[in-house]
Amino acid sequence: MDYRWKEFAQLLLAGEDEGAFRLISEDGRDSLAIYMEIVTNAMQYVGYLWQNNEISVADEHLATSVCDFVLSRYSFSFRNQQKKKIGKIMFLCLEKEQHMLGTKMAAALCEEKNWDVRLLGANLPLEYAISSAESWEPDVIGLSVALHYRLPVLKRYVKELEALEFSPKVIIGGRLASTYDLYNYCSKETELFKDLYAMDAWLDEYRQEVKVNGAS
Ligand code: B12
Repeated sequence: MDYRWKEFAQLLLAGEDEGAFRLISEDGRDSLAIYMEIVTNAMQYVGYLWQNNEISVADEHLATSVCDFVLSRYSFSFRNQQKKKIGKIMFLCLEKEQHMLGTKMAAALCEEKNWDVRLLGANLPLEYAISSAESWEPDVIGLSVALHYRLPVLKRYVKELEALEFSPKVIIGGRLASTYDLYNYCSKETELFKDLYAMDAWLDEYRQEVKVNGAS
């Protein structure tokens, strides 16, 4: 069971979307475990192979696009159809940040947990993040950072998004949130999550608070 991620990575690298989809959909664990124990480990392994020149850039791109497709197919069946949502949450990657598979999983998990979700994807300049947030007014805005040289702009995203009139909660995840201390790039209000388990626990607390306050 523990090496399923390696098998999954090999299927991604072989372009076997059907086999990769079958592997995760027949695994039996919940989606949070699938995202963390299989998909994340597999993509990190792909990165390791690429860094060590054991696979080419083209192999890595193929694995990424198959993973993207398989995630869409897998998460589709978990979409929550309830009308009354817990809240609105929007995810985006900072400008010039292409690593978006993490936000895709975070967004899928929120959909499954009955949030109204907008996934704005990779490379979103701050001005567009602001105008989108102003028109939709999400309760929570999730930012993703993977590259350390994108850190200087993170501070600006947090500051300007938290200053919006409707006071959205800003949460941060991504590879750097698990490997660096991002405290200096945030305010006291910002939530930092080192992985999806941490976000999942926070979502449960948030849901409890919404229930207690009678907003849902
Ligand atoms: C796939 C990939 C790419 C793809 C991304 C395509 C896509 N659609 O996502 C492409 C080919 C575009 C790419 C490009 C580059 N990449 Co790249 N890439 C990777 C790789 C192999 C996998 C990334 C991934 O999907 N990981 C799996 C996901 C699931 O993990 P994650 O992003 O950390 O997300 C998890 C959590 O952090 C969380 N999460 C993520 N976001 C959020 C947000 C919130 C709010 C929350 C709560 C949680 C959360 O959810 C996930 C669940 O576990 C990594 C290797 C690695 N170790 O990750 C390298 C890696 C990240 N890339 C790297 C590099 C260097 C680059 C390039 C600079 C290469 C180049 N010279 O061009 C460019 C930069 C492009 C750019 N400007 O962004 C380095 C970064 C090193 C560093 N020190 O910064 C890595 C680590 C590879 C390596 N070992 O060297 N890359």
